[in-house]
Amino acid sequence: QNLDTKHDDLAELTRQRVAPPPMYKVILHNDDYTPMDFVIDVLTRFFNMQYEKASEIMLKVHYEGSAVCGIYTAEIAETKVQQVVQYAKEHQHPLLCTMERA
Ligand code: TYC
Repeated sequence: QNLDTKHDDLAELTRQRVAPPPMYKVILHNDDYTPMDFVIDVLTRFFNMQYEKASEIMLKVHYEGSAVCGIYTAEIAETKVQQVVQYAKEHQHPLLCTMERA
C-alpha cells in the first residue's frame, strides 16, 4: 500500500477514535403545582447534585421557566427524562422534564 493511502487510513482511524457522540441537554420546566422540596429531591436523586446546587437550579427553573440539569449522551439523557417523569407521576406532580440536542 502506498504512503498516501496509509496516511488516509490512519487519518480515518483517528477521526473515528476522537469523534464525540452527540450530546443532549436535560431540561426541567416550571409549573405552578410541584412543591419546591420535591424538585430539589429530584435533582439530588437523579442528577447527583448536592442540596445547595439542587436548590439553585430549582429556583432558576421557578423564576426563569426552565433550566438545564445536565448534559448527557442520548441513552443517558433518555433514561434521566423517563426517571423524572415516572417519579413525578408516582407522586402525582405535573413536573415536566425534556431533552434537546446540546
Ligand atoms: N413553581 C413551583 C412552586 O412554586 C416550584 C417548581 C420549581 C416547580 C421547579 C417545577 O421544575 C420546577 N411550587
